[in-house]
Amino acid sequence: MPHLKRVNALKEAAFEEGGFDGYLIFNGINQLYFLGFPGTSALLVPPDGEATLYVYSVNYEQAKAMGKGFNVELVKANENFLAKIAKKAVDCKIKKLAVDALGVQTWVNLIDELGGPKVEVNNSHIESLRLVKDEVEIGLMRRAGELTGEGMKAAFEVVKPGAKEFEVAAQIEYAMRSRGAGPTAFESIVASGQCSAFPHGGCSGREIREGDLVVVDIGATYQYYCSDMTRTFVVGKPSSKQQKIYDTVKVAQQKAFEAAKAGVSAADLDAVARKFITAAGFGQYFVHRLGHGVGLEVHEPPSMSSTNKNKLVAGCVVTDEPGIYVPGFGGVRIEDTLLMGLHGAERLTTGPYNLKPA
Ligand SMILES: [Mn+2]
Repeated sequence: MPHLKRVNALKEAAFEEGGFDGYLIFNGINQLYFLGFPGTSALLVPPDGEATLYVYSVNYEQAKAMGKGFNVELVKANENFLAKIAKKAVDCKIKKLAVDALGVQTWVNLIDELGGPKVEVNNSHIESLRLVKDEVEIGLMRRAGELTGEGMKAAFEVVKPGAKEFEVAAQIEYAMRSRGAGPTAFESIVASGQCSAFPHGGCSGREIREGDLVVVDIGATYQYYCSDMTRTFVVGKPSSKQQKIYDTVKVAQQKAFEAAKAGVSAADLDAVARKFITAAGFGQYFVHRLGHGVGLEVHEPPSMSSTNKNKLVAGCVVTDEPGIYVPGFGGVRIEDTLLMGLHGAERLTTGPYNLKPA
């Protein structure tokens, strides 16, 4: 289902405030944001009238069926795609065209075809729109979060001595997909033993053993929207060092959650978690930023890093995922996806934080 409100919001931002009078969107995820279905090749937003979407014959019937409110143009295999767009841009009397992203050679060719209009690379208006999730997006992300929670429930059941990492991943992914999730938002991480100390520890055929730390980092998608969640388990009785690291990460994650609200900067939130972990003596082992934005992409703005001083706005969705990774020993990460509100944040991923599986 296309999102004409989002197209209108783009026109308001880019045309009325940004000085453009046309917007050409090539990035596939940006197209998905406006259209709600994949498979289109370009989207041209003119100053007046319907936006045009360009689609090859393989996806033409789907685009006609689903692209209500858009002018759907078939691009034939032997046709010059850029020339077709350029002609339309000129016909619409566009004088200053924004293009979101393009390879260098295609850019040169486009400029050649266009002739007159001034062209600028610009993605900031779409980025700002995508940063603040509307009600439809929040609904989908809520569902993606619930489905991810179902996957984590499965992890609680299947993480045990003798289980292989990829068997755990398979059970998690089955639990999510069998309840209506799309493909995973990223490759599931089930990293046990020493591999848990690698933040992107992957998922291998290693058998989980008694006493292992096991980092489980997973994300379902729901209608193209992503979610991101991590829990860490100890199989068997945790050692005092494992328990201490776990408790430190847990409190740091909770502190950042409690400080999270619109108007606080990403850097401030990163500092809340980092200060606590540093005071506990593990600062050197927290080797990544606090988190990242989530939406149609699992990693998108805003970056939740110490260098991002921008204030978070209500309606943005970010992760809160501090970690401690001790090489040769193991690692702990705890992550939830948060929806930022005016007075606080809401967890879109929920589920127990037990260190020990069921
Ligand atoms: Mn993450």
